[in-house]
Amino acid sequence: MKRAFVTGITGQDGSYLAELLLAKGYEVHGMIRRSSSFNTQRIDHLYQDPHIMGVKLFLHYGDLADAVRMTKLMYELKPDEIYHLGAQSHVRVSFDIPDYTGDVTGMGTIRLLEAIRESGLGKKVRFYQASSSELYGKVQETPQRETTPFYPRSPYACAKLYAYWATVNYREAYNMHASNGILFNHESPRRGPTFVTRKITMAAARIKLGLQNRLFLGNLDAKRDWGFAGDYVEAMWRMVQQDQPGDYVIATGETHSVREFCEEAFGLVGLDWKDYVRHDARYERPSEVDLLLGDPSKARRVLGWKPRVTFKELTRMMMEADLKLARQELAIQHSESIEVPLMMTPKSKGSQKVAPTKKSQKTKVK
Ligand code: NAP
Ligand code: F7E
Repeated sequence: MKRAFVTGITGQDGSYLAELLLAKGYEVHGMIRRSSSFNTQRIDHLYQDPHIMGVKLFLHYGDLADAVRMTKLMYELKPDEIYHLGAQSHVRVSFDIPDYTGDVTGMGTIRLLEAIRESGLGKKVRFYQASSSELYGKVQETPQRETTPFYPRSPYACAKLYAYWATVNYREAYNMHASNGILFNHESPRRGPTFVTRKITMAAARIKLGLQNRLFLGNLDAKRDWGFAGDYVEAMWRMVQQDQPGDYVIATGETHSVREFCEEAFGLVGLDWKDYVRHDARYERPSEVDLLLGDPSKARRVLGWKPRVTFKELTRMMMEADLKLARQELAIQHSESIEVPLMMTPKSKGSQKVAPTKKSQKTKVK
């Protein structure tokens, strides 16, 4: 049985990749950050009590800022394949926290690569680096392919540039099986709510159900090559299975503006986006990436990979999921307005007396 180690397993891609690897019979070990609130929602459906026989998914505390912990994990787990997806992945936020982004997204990669070498796995393990179309930034040619020069436009992209070249360097210097997937934007119902597609589908659904009345966005002219995350994790796995490591563009070969995404998403619920979307400069970036369009022909030729979900199908999938969530939110609001008496006898032994509320002796159920 193959053993995989995944950083960023609690993220959008990590959750789809964990599903894929478990379905292929892998034993999967994910590194998670300690958090004061739950951060495993995306993988809760995969997680089983480790005391049960035959469990295949294991979670370990760790952090990309902690080289010692990652080295220890490498010694202990000795994985066959490593999928490095962990990062501070928000481009706009990287302008606010450039130092942290450089440390985690850039240096975090070198820490992990060194942990692999330090633990003697360098020659054996296969390593995947989550590189990004943000590397192309101020694009030097369209469509962008593996040979297109990079021109990063954000602290995030600069950090990813470092991680990209570190991966190439460890491949060349130490003969590691290390590959870069240069992935263009990929989305899903599990996309973080502050990325533009999810922000739009969540808002359109909530506006439709009367839970919200406005959506504030930044630059509507930006164009992105949007695919489905479930398709893209398949490409990651295929890269790692190749005899030779390499770098691959993963994209759909289609581009759409943020405005078009709004039109499509709001249109699916019978609304005109122009009635609800307002501009807020806070969501603009100091330097923007105007246009991304990938040429995935190398991936098609060498990996036999192609995207399955179209732009329209992706938008529909996200809208349907967010409508379901909005309906649940509405149902909770309704149930909160129903008053139910608290089942407690004030005078019973050992119980505390309940102070009566101003309205009545009833209390709300949350
Ligand atoms: P995501 O949803 O933001 O997930 C990021 C993951 O990294 C989360 O599991 C997060 O943990 C973890 N993480 C953040 N800081 C960490 C730290 N200091 N130590 C350990 N783990 C940390 O990102 P995604 O969309 O799944 O993307 C996966 C990777 O692909 C990222 O590296 C991203 O930069 C890259 N990428 C994404 C796209 C895209 O369109 N989605 C395109 C190209 C490249 P918490 O859950 O605890 O926050
Ligand atoms: O922005 C514009 C914004 O934040 C897309 C990450 O996964 O993909 C992602 O980075 C576009 C930009 O994604 C809002 O200016 C307008 O032009 O959804 P996004 P991103 O920056 O492309 C790449 C490939 C990664 O590697 C990253 O990790 O939409 N936009 N108004 C907005 N964006 C956001 N977030 N919020 C707005 O209100």
